[in-house]
Amino acid sequence: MFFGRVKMTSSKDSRIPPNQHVTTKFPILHHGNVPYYADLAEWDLTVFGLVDNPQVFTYEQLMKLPQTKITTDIHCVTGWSRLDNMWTGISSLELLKRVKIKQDARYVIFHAEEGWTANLPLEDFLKETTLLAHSHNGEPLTPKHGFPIRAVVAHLYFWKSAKWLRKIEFTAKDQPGFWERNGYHNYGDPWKEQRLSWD
Ligand SMILES: Nc1nc2c(c(=O)[nH]1)N[C@H]1C(S)=C(S)[C@@H](COP(=O)(O)O)O[C@H]1N2
Ligand SMILES: [Mo]
Repeated sequence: MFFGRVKMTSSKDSRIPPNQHVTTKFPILHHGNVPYYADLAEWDLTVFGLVDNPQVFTYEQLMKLPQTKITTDIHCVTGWSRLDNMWTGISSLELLKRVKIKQDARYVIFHAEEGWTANLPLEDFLKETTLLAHSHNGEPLTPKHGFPIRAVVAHLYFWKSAKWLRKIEFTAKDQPGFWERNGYHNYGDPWKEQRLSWD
């Protein structure tokens, strides 16, 4: 005899975090303006803070690093999920080899254009699925989706995936980012529905 509550799940449902719905569109969501670069020479990526070798990468230099392809589902805190996104870019582990993170680093702060930031624990940055992506489904990112480079942190709500990335900072202390200071959860695990700071 079985008295438990039975929840029917298909294999597709088990990919969808609670209270998310799947969309095949690619919604655009951000605070502030979409940056425009007349020339990619106007863009670079600074990696600094608690690292042995702080570095400024040009777009060309990043493109010459070994490239990684990952396919991930993305989950926006506003309720939409988009399945099977193929991202191409430089894995966080590849970057790590070049800058050498110091022992006391615990957090990573993404700095985007216009001073927008997002924070995450170092171990989440160092997941194999965390990427500095330049392409989505084989096409370069469009300006609205983060051209030239965005972070992709697939296992957390999509607001951690900073578009228009300009700096990556390694710190000992946490520094809540833009949405984290404005009521969103500091960590943002979609499977635990960590949407707002009190969740
Ligand atoms: N620089 C920057 N990156 C950002 C944001 C932002 O406001 N500024 N918003 C985040 C949020 S809330 C989401 S859901 C995703 C949306 O990415 P998309 O517009 O490519 O779908 O970008 C994230 N990255
Ligand atoms: Mo979002």
